[in-house]
Amino acid sequence: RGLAYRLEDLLQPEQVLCLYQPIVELASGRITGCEVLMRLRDGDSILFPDKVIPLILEQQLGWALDSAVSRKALQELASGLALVDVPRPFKVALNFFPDNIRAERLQGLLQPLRRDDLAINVEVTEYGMNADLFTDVARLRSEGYLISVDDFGTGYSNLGTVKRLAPDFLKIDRSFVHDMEDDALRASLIPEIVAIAHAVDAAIIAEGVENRQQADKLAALGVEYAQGYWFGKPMPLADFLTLLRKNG
Ligand code: G
Ligand code: G
Ligand code: NA
Repeated sequence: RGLAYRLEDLLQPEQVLCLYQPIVELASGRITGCEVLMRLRDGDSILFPDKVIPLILEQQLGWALDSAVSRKALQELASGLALVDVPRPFKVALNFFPDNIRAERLQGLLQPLRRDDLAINVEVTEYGMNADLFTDVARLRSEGYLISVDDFGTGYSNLGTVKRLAPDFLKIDRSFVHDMEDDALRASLIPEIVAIAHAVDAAIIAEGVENRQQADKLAALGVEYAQGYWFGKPMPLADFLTLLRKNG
């Protein structure tokens, strides 16, 4: 049977894989959190988001995916993090499709999985911004969830929308970091993004940091956190725990 017909089976908990990518505080070098990125196990092969997400959305399985990933990640981390010395609460960033950023359904899913040593960080993309989103985000924040705006700089958000969302973090899209060396225009936008973030009391997470020069430059520009291959690729829990032990 084709992939489209097997998708629902692939969203069963045994088939859903959660990878963890470290998020590092640049000033201290400490891993203060992670982003959860999903893969699906399909027999002997591993399916990546770019391949399965379009099919998942076509079949309206977006909630089935997001809830399976969140549940699995938070359960795995609950037992794993007890074994390592990390800054607490450890910030766990979860991706959700825009339609799933509804306060009530997210609370229903996440409330039973919350723990004192974890802070759940909900990643919102600029593409998902609409009037309802502001209400839902405000409710989630008042319930103690952290909010990040993902892929910042690539979509439609501006100072006004970001101010209304009042996120805890803005994530600078990796295209800005990548072009920092040889694209003067995009490089010049990083200080502007930093200024926007600080104007609304958000911290910045730079994505796609692949070398020390980028990390140093971003830190000098006032960027507080970074994520990227330089610090660690998305990895299975066991590898992530090993990395946390070394970082501690
Ligand atoms: O890990 P990778 O770079 O292939 O992920 C690509 C994109 O897939 C991520 O940027 C993220 O937006 C999306 N993605 C990964 N995991 C999830 C998930 O659990 N839920 C949703 N909605 N999107 C995800
Ligand atoms: O924002 P989003 O959730 O789309 O970002 C996560 C994606 O970015 C994942 O698919 C991950 O594999 C990818 N990624 C993470 N770090 C790096 C990096 O340093 N360089 C590149 N090119 N991709 C990265
Ligand atoms: Na993301």
